[in-house]
Amino acid sequence: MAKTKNVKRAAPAAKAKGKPNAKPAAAKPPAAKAKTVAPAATVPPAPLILPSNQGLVRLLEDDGTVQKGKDPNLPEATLLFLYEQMVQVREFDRRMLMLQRQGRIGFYGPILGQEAATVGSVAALESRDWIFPALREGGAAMMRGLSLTEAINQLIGNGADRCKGRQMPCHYTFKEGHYYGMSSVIGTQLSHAVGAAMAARIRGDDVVVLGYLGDGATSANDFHCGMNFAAVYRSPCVLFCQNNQWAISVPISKQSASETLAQKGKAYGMPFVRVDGNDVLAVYSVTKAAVARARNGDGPTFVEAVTYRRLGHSSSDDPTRYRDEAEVKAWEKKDPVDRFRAYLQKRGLWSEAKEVAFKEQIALRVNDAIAAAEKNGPPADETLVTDVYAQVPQQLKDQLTEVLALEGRGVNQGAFPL
Ligand SMILES: Cc1ncc(C[n+]2csc(CCOP(=O)(O)OP(=O)(O)O)c2C)c(N)n1
Ligand SMILES: [Mg+2]
Repeated sequence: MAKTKNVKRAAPAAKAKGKPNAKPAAAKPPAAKAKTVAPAATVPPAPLILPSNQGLVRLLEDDGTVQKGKDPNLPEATLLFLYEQMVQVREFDRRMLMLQRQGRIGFYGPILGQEAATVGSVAALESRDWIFPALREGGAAMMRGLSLTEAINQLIGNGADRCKGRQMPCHYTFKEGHYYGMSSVIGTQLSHAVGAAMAARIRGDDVVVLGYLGDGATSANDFHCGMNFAAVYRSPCVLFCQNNQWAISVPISKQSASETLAQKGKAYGMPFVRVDGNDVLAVYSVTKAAVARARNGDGPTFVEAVTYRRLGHSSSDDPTRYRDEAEVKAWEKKDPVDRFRAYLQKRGLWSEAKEVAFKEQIALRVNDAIAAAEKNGPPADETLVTDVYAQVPQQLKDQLTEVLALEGRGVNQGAFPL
């Protein structure tokens, strides 16, 4: 990460007053030359940080028409990038769930219905910025360049998996893409995200951190810690809550008595905004403005993206046991991909023919990635005991030998001593 003189130092706590309706200041030019992943996009005029109880920020109607005077007029390349990423996330998700059902991977946390919230927010970052995900932001790692094959290696937990098969599926890690590995422990990534952003500022790095959480995580201790530290120390981060209405079987009505989740930002003294999470243009614009504030030294923003988890919490869950299908059907009508495709078609940027060709291309890409990943064998036996101690202690070596003997095997290819 490059050093810069442009970054403001920590403001004393007494000055850290978040004004919910303060207009975000324009971003300073970055000192470090960014390698952007998404095509460069102009920052729209940023009127979008609003107090949440004045409403939901929404630019696209359900039929894809844009509200009068509200089109952020993003460049064509950015619009197509957003759409193509959403379609890729959806197809990848569909196929991975199928692999899980066929017993080819052990677990999967589906994203269906939440594609706009992830893709729109990640696209608003520069590539030098960091992402601290929760369960449903795996698409962000792939947007940052994690190959589909590598992602599937992780889901299988095979020998080519960066985590050496030690993590649950969906816990991708991708340091080069500034994507931090998620923690299963709900909410812990918020303290990490806020702390990493504070560290970046102390080092003088011109970096913003985007930390994700679900609605359920707003009840976790780390949420309160993270929000408080972020606001008091004006950490250059954006905390982005995907309110998908459910935390496994707990509905939002049982999660919080607050009118909105966004307004929790007010209690901590930080600007907050409630955005339609199924409207990729709104998500992108809101996050872009929040990132600009953070980069400018104006502190964190709390974003609540209102969306819906259309499938189970994970491949181990059966949502029909606790929720009404009519609710799911109602949210299907607000589908983020259909809505954005309708917008692109109205603007003449997309067509049926392009849709067919693109979907075919993505399907092939996912097929090839599955085939490549499934060629990899399991992790080496020694990985059961490596990477904890600098020198593997004798008792662990003995245990490994014993375990393998129980399976009627010797230590993998006679690789001991390690
Ligand atoms: C500290 C902690 N408590 C409970 C759990 C069990 N758990 C796993 S996911 C989950 C619900 C998370 O809901 P939410 O934050 O809304 O995210 P979503 O799954 O909807 O994306 C719970 C309670 C956990 N992993 N960690
Ligand atoms: Mg949730």
